Amino acid sequence: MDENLIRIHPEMMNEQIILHLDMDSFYASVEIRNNPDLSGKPVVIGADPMQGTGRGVVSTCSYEARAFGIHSAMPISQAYHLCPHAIFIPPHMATYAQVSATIMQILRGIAGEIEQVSIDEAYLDLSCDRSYELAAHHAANIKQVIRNQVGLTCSVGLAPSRIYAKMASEQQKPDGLTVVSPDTLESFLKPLPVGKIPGIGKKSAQVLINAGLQTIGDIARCDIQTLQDMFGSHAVRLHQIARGQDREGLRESGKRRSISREHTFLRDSTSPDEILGSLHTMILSLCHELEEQNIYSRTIGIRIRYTGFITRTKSVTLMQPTREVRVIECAIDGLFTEMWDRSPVRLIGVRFSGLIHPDPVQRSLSDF
Ligand code: TTP
Ligand code: MG
Repeated sequence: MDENLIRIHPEMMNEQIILHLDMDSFYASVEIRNNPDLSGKPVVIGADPMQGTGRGVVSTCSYEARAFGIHSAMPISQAYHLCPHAIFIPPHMATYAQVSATIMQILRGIAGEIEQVSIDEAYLDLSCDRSYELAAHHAANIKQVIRNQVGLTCSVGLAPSRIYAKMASEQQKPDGLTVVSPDTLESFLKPLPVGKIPGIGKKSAQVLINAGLQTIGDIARCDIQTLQDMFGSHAVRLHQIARGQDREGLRESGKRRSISREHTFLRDSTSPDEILGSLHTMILSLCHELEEQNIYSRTIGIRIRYTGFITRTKSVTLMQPTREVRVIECAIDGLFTEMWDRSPVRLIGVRFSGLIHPDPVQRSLSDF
């Protein structure tokens, strides 16, 4: 088998790995990047403080300004009183939007599909990395690429669902990388204050605290009826989240996650030539589609359905995304040889996933 190919294992063992990325003090960091004299100083982005009489609010501020108690949405007059010597800068939205677009393009180039949720925040599905160890390596790489190409830091969380990934990314800001694998999920959640659950605002947190539920672990131990009395139909999901059972992945996205072909033989086949011939035809067709849409694939999978509908799947993740027929054929041949038990085959299928949609910003696919 080609040495580009690694880690063969059954698809059934797939564990969802979601990455959440959030830029650190985004607007302020862009201003500081553009004017390094501001580095290390309290910088506040927002309305004109007018010597403490301004009526607008703070958009965001540098971590140095946060040390004075300043935060987003605070009245700018209050920010001024907390730190009169801070540097107050009006927002430059066009610049932030441009930087955001560059970051999102980089992420799309890396992960194929992303779910952008705000100007500085996105989810990626890294399930094709197959292990948290590899995904963590990948995440560190993503942070490095953004630092090198955009000159900004971000905080990243890896976890088995989008909500846990978001909670993880907030854990070590700024410039953090927090990995919460299924094995560590329960111990991660247990001590966190209830307000750390996205969607639990100040009011809901107070309702929980009044009922004696301070931590997520307390919610997990609480009976569902008590939660239903407080939160009605939302109780089930809240309980599930607190117990580490949520597995929600990325939400709706315009880009395809996989492409596949299947072939059912007229008569169940035991002929390797016939089966490999069929695989070859499907690979050619899929590679043509990748070419047409300027996509590369990282994960190549095969599906065999035997007489009696017993179905087996197996896939392989490549070191580098590809659409080269020769490389993919080599992967498929290897998978087929390992999987096929010589029983008659009813249906054969090929699936390309981990699709990468490169873009002009991305310098080299080998970075990832
Ligand atoms: P956030 O990611 O919430 O904040 P941040 O990036 O400034 O800081 P952090 O390191 O904690 O992630 O929001 C992204 C940008 O959105 C932020 O830089 C400015 C803008 N924003 C507002 O304009 N008003 C607000 O109330 C908030 C929360 C953000
Ligand atoms: Mg941010």
